[in-house]
Amino acid sequence: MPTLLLLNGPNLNLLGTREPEVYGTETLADVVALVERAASDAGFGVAALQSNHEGVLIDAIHDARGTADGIVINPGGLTHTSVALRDALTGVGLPFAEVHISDVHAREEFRHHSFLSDVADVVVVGEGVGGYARAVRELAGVIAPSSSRG
Ligand code: DHK
Repeated sequence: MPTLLLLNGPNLNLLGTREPEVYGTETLADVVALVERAASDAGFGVAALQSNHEGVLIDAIHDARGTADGIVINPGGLTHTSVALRDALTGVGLPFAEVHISDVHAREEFRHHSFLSDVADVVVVGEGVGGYARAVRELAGVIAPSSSRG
């Protein structure tokens, strides 16, 4: 079965209790379950990893070569700082979707720039955790257009 790698970066393990007015009350486990459902509907399996460490995320991206068909990533704060994460994603060449739960463009100015968006196949911003499901559907359409029809 084709597989999507779901990556969540720093502080996303705190979902559910972290600034609920910004990130909502659903937990990371809820996000993983949501992504698994959306992926299954599109004919994909899911491997999920959350890490607070940039290098762990980079290693997972490297390892995805040969084990995953695409990546759904919410890089957390690394979105706005990490050239290395961008280089890992462009380096492996897998299609990927960038997700942000909050509307980063309506928040502090330092959140307006992403090092990933211009090289991402799909970008979903400010749709709450439901944005992960949309990212899965759109990425599935990029990877295997027929599997997302209907
Ligand atoms: C999550 C984070 O942890 C922040 O650092 C980003 C993003 C926004 C989100 O909305 O999912 O700035």
